[in-house]
Amino acid sequence: MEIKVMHQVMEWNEDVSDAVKEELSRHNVCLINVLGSPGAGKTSTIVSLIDRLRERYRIGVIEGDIAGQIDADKIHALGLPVVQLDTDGACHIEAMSIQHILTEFELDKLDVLFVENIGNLVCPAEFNIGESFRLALLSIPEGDDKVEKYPLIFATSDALAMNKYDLKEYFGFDDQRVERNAKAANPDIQVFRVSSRDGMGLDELTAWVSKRIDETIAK
Ligand SMILES: Nc1nc2c(ncn2[C@@H]2O[C@H](COP(=O)(O)OP(=O)(O)OP(=O)(O)O)[C@@H](O)[C@H]2O)c(=O)[nH]1
Ligand SMILES: [Mg+2]
Repeated sequence: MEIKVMHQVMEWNEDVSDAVKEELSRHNVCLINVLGSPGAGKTSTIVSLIDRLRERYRIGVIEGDIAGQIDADKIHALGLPVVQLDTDGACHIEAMSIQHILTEFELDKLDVLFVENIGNLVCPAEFNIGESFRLALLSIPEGDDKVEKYPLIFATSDALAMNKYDLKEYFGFDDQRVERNAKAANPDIQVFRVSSRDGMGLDELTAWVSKRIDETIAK
């Protein structure tokens, strides 16, 4: 009985997700769903990508958080349109919230909308939010076994960025293990090694993100 109810909720989320996709496509906006654990570096990486992409694209951000608006304040300080989505304790964002929030943006004045999902390797993976693509972050201090323990998020993401690569030597982190398991879960996943602290790998990640944006908004 419980499983049946969950299935219905998911189907309904899928319908709304498709509607969000259509709305974004009408306005030629690429939505990037950024996923990862609390503190993996989602906000830092989004800020780094914004620095490198803002000359070329008009960017907005939706900051998902269980409480507070610390991350939204950081984006606001960059002078970009940002909306805070407070989930009141829920561990993921649903498509209906995005559908509602889209009305707060002037979509014809945007090319890219980043969504920072709730810090969590589990539930956000289960809910499509109308994204054009998913970028998952795994930071070095979390450990190199996380793809095996939380496969869905990596199986459903288009790219994986191993962040905090500047800390690799302190954690005995086996990046090959992560890459091997990520590709076993998802043969098409693009894997990057980055540091939002010292900038390592961010040009490569930016080039890939930019290519995906161009493919989306050219359609
Ligand atoms: N050493 C190092 N620290 C980093 C890097 N990226 C982020 N940090 C630090 O890690 C901490 C968490 O980064 P955030 O960007 O806030 O992480 P987040 O995933 O947005 O966190 P939540 O929104 O709370 O889930 C901050 O203190 C960052 O300065 C990195 O590449 N290397
Ligand atoms: Mg954050």
